[in-house]
Formats: sequence, C-alpha cells, structure tokens
Amino acid sequence: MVRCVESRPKRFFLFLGLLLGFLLLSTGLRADQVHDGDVAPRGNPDGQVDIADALILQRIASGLITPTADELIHGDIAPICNQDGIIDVSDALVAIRLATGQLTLDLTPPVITITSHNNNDTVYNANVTISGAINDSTASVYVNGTPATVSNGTYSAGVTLGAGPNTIIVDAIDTCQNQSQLQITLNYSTGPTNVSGNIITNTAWSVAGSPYIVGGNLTVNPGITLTVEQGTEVKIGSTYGLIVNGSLVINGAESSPVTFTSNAAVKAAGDWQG
Ligand SMILES: [Ca+2]
Ligand SMILES: [Ca+2]
Repeated sequence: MVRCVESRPKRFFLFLGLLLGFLLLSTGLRADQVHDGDVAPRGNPDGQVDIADALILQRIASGLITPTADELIHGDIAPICNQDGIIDVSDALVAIRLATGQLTLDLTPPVITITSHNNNDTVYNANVTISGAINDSTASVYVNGTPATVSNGTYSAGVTLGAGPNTIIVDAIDTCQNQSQLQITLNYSTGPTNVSGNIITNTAWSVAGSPYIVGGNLTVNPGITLTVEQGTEVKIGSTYGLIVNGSLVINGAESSPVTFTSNAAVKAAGDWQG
C-alpha cells in the first residue's frame, strides 16, 4: 500500500501564511510607523484624528481595552516629539488637542539636497567638503555619522575618502524625530597614472587610479587580461596605440561608464590608434 504524505515544509509555510494573514487582519497593521494619533475606527483608521481617536486612547489608558501593536505606535503621541512607548492619559489629552485643532504635530521629514557633488563624481583629493540645502532650521544633519555645520538653510561637513568608490550618506533629523536620508557614491582617484610598454601580468584599472595616461604604445601580452573597471577614464597620447594580444575586458556601467579619449589638448579624430 502506498500512502501519500504531505511534506512538512509545505504545511509549515501554509501555517505561517495563515498566521500572518490573521495577525494583519486582527491588528489592522499599517506599513508606516507614524506617531500621529490615528487609531479610530479600530482596525480601520481613517487618516484623521478626531474625538473618536481620543476616546479609544482614553479607554487604552484606563486599561479598558488592550492596544494592538499598531495602536501602540500610532497612539503614542505624548510627550510630543519624544514618545515614551506607552499610552497613558497624556496621549489621550494630546489627541483631544489635535481633535479640537489646538495643536498640530510635525510629521514632515526635513528635505535635504547635496549640491557640492553629483552621484558617481570622481575627485582627486582625499579630503572633500559635502554640502547642500536643508529646509528645516531645527534639523540636525549628519554626513557619514558626523554632525555637519548647519546655518542659513545650508549644511556642510568634511569627509576623508579612501581610494576608489566611497559611499556618502547624509541624514537629516528634526526635533520631532522625522528623518530623511540621501546617498551618493564619490570616487577618489589617486591618478593620473602613467602607463606604457608591455602589460605582462593580469591587470585591473579602476577609478582609484583614473585617469590612465597612455604615454607610449601599450601592449597587452598574449594570455594576459587587462580589465578596465567602471568609471575609469583612459587617455591615449597622440599617435600611440593600445595593442591587445591578450584580452581587454571593459566593465562599464550605464551610470558609471568607461571612457577612452585622446590626451591631446585639442582632440581630433584619429589622435590615437585603437
Ligand atoms: Ca482616526
Ligand atoms: Ca506616550
């Protein structure tokens, strides 16, 4: 006799899916985690705070009902801008002030820009100053975790780069804990790097040494691979050529291409021989 046995992993994932669905339905979970006071109608909050929200918070504060995980986040609105993780009578009182228009909460993240550099820029000095605009005078700005100087709607901070690509993260956080973040990549090059003659071992050129100035005929020997990584610039001097007897691999990306140009001050077609 052959018995058909359902596999355990399948049953486990079915159980997990049902449990998750039940939890989402029973708690009315929203994707956001905003301390806005919107808890009513229960299980289906309507995007506004009125007296119904204050009443639910009052019942939670009195122990008459148990808050869901979602209500614990959205209902925790006191102390203002400095939530304490519990819902008590002060949260209900803030909700009443919101419902009656005596108070509005700052739920808007600060807007920041980076104006000193563009994403994927190449710089030739390890020390750079990152700067830009910040629209909220109460906000603190951090560049790679270091506090920036904020003044008259602008911020700036010094950063020391390592050779090659560097991730720059700018965080802004206002006094109500609203946050925003920007991220760019800056390439620090120790170049220019002068190259000529024969390449006799597998070699990679990257933005860390860019631009590569070809100052004489350059030959990639048989069996040898020259890899040119994304963002690298190669400048080939007048009348010189790149002769590939081995392999040439170009790893350009759309956002960070590899460029081959003439090294002549005034560039003309046929300056260099491919
Ligand atoms: Ca509501
Ligand atoms: Ca609270």
